[in-house]
Amino acid sequence: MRPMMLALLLVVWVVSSGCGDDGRGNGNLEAGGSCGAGTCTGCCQGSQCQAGTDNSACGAVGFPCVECQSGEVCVQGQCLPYSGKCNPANCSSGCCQGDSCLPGTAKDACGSGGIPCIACAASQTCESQSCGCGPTTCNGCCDQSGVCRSGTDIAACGSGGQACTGCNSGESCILGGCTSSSCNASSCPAGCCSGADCKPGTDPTDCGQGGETCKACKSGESCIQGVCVDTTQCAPGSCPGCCEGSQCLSGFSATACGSGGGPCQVCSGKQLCKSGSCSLDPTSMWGIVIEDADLDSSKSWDTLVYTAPDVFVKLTVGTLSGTTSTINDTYTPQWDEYVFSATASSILQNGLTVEIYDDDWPTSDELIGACSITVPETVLLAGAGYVSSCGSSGWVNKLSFKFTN
Ligand SMILES: [Ca+2]
Ligand SMILES: [Ca+2]
Repeated sequence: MRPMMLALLLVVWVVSSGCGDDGRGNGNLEAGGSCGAGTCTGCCQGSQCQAGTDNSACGAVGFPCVECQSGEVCVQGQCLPYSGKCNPANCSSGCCQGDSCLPGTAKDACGSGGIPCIACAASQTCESQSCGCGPTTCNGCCDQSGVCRSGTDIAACGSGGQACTGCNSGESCILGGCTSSSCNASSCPAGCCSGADCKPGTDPTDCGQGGETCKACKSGESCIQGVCVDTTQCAPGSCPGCCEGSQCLSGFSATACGSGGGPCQVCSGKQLCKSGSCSLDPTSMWGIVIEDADLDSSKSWDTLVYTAPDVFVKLTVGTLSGTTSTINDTYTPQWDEYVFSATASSILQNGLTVEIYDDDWPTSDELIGACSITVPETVLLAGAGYVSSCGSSGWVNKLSFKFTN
């Protein structure tokens, strides 16, 4: 069918709205009844439900179909402006925001195939470059409209971005699953019970913990760690989070970390706030500096005029390795030299392996001492440490190192 003919037919069709199925079956045709939000996921052309994806009939969730203007294209039921500089030919892997080709994976700029980017609704997420709901970003469950729900209701129960299910009569929704067991302290340890349902217990309308009955906080109160709190009053005992002056905060933020109504702490750049206390961020990077060494001076290392060694240190942490420069003719070398950076988790797990050598180039270097140094979190956070022996040789009296941010 030629486009002209189709357009003409469409006009006739709109004018004669109310007629039945003409057999063209374009989109989610509903049998009988009027077209509307409850019956049509596309757009309504009179009483006909259309897919809502055509430029000539664009729309969604039962709204009347609209015709997109010149320079617009119908994307997921919306007429969106279209730039000539970004298009499906040169932006096939993402979406177009004006002239720019964006990855199309952001909630506020979602799309693929060079279509105009769309901003997903507040309740939706950008899943595989399409606004909807899914495991990547929805912790609750996805309802039929692609909306992410908390997943804690018997009417919409689920978790992990899976489809919501309605529980049977008599069942409870516990931790995102329909179950015949009731909501109590053992089935809902981290939240609160609202009738049969286990809620997270962090919302002022359903606040609670340990499987107790959810309560609604009073006006002006916040729900902090399952407790209704007047956040303008803060004291140990009354605030489960931490006190910033007279204000009670949740205590879960790196800029205000704490628990039990103690003062809020600001965690350092290398720390995270975990369960109300600052702890080392395992992914933080730390520079390792070899500072100096003190070697036993009774041993002669070289045979010429100078008998003191020419000292360098080889440092290994996990799979990383590096060496300092060589300091010639000394039993007390001072490097103060950055060697490389490693993550906190690697340093804590592997420790520092050091090998101290006398440089005898062009012949083989002589090992003065080698050892593995365990680095506890306290030493890493303190930023410096030393060992008073290294290896069984007895030639090393001290080796100092430090950590830089
Ligand atoms: Ca030597
Ligand atoms: Ca030497």
